[in-house]
Amino acid sequence: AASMAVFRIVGMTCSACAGSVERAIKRLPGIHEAAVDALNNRAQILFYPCFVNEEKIRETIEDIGFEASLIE
Ligand code: 9UX
Repeated sequence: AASMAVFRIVGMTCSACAGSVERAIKRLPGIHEAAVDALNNRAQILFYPCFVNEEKIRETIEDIGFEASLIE
């Protein structure tokens, strides 16, 4: 079954930022859906915990230059 994670992401200045974060997350294995909202600095992700976890997702967001923290 899929799990859900919500991150707060700092540094997304425009909606194109949200697009690059969303693409980076979707390239990971085990991602079912990713929705990134630049206006609210939030990302909601559905993922399969056998393949990927919250920390891997967080690192992926940070690797492209944004600060991410898990909020739920
Ligand atoms: Mo918008 Mo974001 O011009 O890295 S794409 S600020």
